This record gives sequence, C-alpha cells and structure tokens, in this order.
Amino acid sequence: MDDLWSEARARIEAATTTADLRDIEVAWLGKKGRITLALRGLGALDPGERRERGQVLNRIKRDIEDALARRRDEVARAEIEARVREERVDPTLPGLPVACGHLHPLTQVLEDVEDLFDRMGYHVMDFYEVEDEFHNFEALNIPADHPARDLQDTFYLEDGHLLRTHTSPGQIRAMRTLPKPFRAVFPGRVYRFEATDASHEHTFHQVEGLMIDRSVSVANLLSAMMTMLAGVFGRRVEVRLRPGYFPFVEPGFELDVRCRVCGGRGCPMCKQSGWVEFLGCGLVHPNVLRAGGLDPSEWEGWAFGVGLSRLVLLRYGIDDIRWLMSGDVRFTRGF
Ligand code: FA5
Repeated sequence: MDDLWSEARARIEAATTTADLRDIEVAWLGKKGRITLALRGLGALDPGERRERGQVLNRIKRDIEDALARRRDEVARAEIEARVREERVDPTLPGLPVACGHLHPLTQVLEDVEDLFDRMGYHVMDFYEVEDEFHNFEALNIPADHPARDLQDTFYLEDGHLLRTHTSPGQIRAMRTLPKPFRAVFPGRVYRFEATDASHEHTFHQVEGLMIDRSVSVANLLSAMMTMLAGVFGRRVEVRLRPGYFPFVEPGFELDVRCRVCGGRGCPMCKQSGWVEFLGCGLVHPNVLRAGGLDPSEWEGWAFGVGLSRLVLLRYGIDDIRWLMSGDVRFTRGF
C-alpha cells in the first residue's frame, strides 16, 4: 500500500505535460486503475481488515487526487510560460496585405466632373433611367419618324416606357423645375441597342450640361467645355469642333478629342482616325425651350452631352470601353 502511494507520487512529480498526468490518473484512479481494483478487492477480506485497508486506500486515493490537481496547475503554468517564450511577437515582420476597395474609375471621373461644375455654381441633378417617349424624343424635337426612335436603337419596355438613350431628357425636366436663369449638369447611365466595339457600349455614361439665361453664346458654351476638359485631364487637350446635327440644338456641333490611347496615330479605339468623338453640343432649339415651358423670345440656352465613359478611356489611356462595365477586378484593381 505504501508503494502504491510512493510510486504514484514519484510519477506525478516527474510528469511534465498535462497528457502525462491524464495517463497517471487513468492508471491509478480509472475504471481499471490500481486504486480502483484494490478497493474492489476489499470485499474478499474479513470485516476488520476491510475497514482498516479501506481507510488507508481512500486516503491514498485523496492524496493522489490532490497531488494530481497541484501538479496539473504547475504543468499548465509551465506550458503557458514555454509557449509565451516560444511565440514571441516580432514587431519588425511586415504585416499581411489588407485588401482594400476603392472607387471604380468611372465613379472617380464622375465625382471629378461633378465637383468641377459644382464649384462653378452648377446644380448637379439626377434624373430617370426609365423615361417616356415625350421626354426622350418628342420634347427634344425628335419627330416620330426620326431614325433615333427606331426600335433597333432603343430598348422599349412592355408598358411603352423606354430606357433613356441619352441624358438630354433631363433638359426638359430641369427647365420645368429649376428657377430661371440656371446652369445644371445631370450625369447618368444611358442605354442603346447597338453592336459593341472598342469605343461603343450598349450601356454607357453621359453627362449633360445645360445653361438657361436671357442671352447665351457659343463662346460661353465652348469656354465651359474647355474648363471641363482641362479639369478632368489636368492639362490642355487637343480638340476639334465640327458642325453636328442634333434635332434639339441649332446650331449644333460635335467636339472630338485627340486620341490619347494611340497619341493620334490611329487605333481601334479611334477607328484609325486619331480623333475620338467626345460630345455633342449647341444652342437649345426654340421648340425645346417651349417644351420646357420657356418663351424663346425671353430665354436662350446652350447644352452639351459628353460621353463620360469615353472621358474615362481618354484620361487613363484604356483601349477598350467594354472593360468599364465588365466587372473584372483585374481591370478595376489598376486604378
Ligand atoms: C447625344 O447623345 C446627344 N444627346 C448629345 C447632345 C446633348 C447634343 C446636348 C447636343 C446637345 P451622341 O449620340 O453623339 O449625342 O452621344 C454623345 C456622346 O456620347 C458621344 O460624343 C460619345 O462620346 C458618347 N457615345 C455615344 N454613343 C456611345 C456608345 N455607344 N458608347 C459609348 N459612348 C457613346
């Protein structure tokens, strides 16, 4: 019996891990442990000896339990200290890279354009992507037989509405809501049922600009557009202005920007011409002023509609517009 205790104590003191202590507990106190078997063997003894040996065995059992608990504390503390020593933090190690989102290049350019016009006193407004024929066409002096109204160019909805083909319907809505005189820009997504290529998307972004005053001039219009270009590109860009036909302006112009993707030498983006068609503009047609509730003998206006998506391509030298809405993070990560 003395051996039982001294042997258990020696093994407990020699144990260095919690796993060792668990093994000792099983070997002495488990179902088939040495103390358990000895207690079970008491039944074969006569009553006097049974009581005496039983008391001794129970004391040894308690002593083993106490010794195990004490050693378990010591071993656990030693294990923690060893881990702390081994797992020292090295503050000089470089950190793990944190994936950080950022704005899409379209949004970045859009915010720059909005900011620029906001600082020049323009209202920045949002209008509807789902429009009616009146605002998208009729009010803009686009007659029913105009090719732009062709089913092949416009996405019509079953209820007769359509996805706006340009941001110009905002002109009518702005004239009808804003106090005159005013200047406003309205950016937004537009849709055209078109085949796509390096410079054409079916879904792209435009920014419309509109100024209404007693007297406006083409010179005002050109100056606003040149300010926008200088602001977005951060430097002077080479442009060319040519006559352009839009039913809602008279006179009308188209402005092209020297292709930055190829530097003007010719590429798929500029269709080998060295120039990228960039925006349409002109003085607001009297019929459009009337549709906006204004008297053309009292009010004049100029308007422009710039391809925001193309602005992004030219600013960053991107060679294909289809990257913009591709949702491909390999592309967006680059900005
Ligand atoms: C218009 O959309 C007129 N509403 C612009 C306007 C407004 C003229 C006010 C006069 C006064 P246009 O279809 O040319 O015009 O488009 C204007 C610009 O949008 C183009 O110069 C071009 O930069 C861009 N654009 C046109 N079609 C596409 C397309 N499929 N994909 C990408 N950009 C396009």
